[in-house]
Amino acid sequence: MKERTLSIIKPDCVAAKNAGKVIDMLEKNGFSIVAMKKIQLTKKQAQGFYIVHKERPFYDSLTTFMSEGPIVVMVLEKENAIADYRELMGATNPKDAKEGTIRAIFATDIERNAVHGSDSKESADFEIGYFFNALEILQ
Ligand code: FUP
Repeated sequence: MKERTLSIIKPDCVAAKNAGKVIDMLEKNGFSIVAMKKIQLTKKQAQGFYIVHKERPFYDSLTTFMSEGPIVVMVLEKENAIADYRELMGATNPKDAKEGTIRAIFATDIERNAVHGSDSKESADFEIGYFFNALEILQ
């Protein structure tokens, strides 16, 4: 069955003008773009998105980074999209990311790590709803 996941091209990757290359990798790996927009989050909006991490030591720094510049947010669709996109992104820390993954190619460090992807069906539902309304993802 087709599945949807939320992808974010983070401020570091957009600022480096690598968004197009990431989108190309997504399409070459079989993902369809259901919806897409470029926006800049406020600190509060970044905090709301990463609410599950609110007790973590990196929460403040992470949400400052996520609001420092524009991001590209996409709903992606494919069979097994959630797990397959996690695989294509690579490990959170680019030092551990497999060769050829998005983070191995474009990430700087564990915080400025180029992209985000939902880690479960529950997160995907929350994250897609955080950025897109029902009409925008109706297909
Ligand atoms: P991931 O799902 O791979 O994005 O990783 P996590 O959900 O564990 O972490 C979310 C984001 O928090 C990461 F993308 C980057 C940031 N982070 C840090 O800045 N420092 C850490 O030690 C762990 C995560």
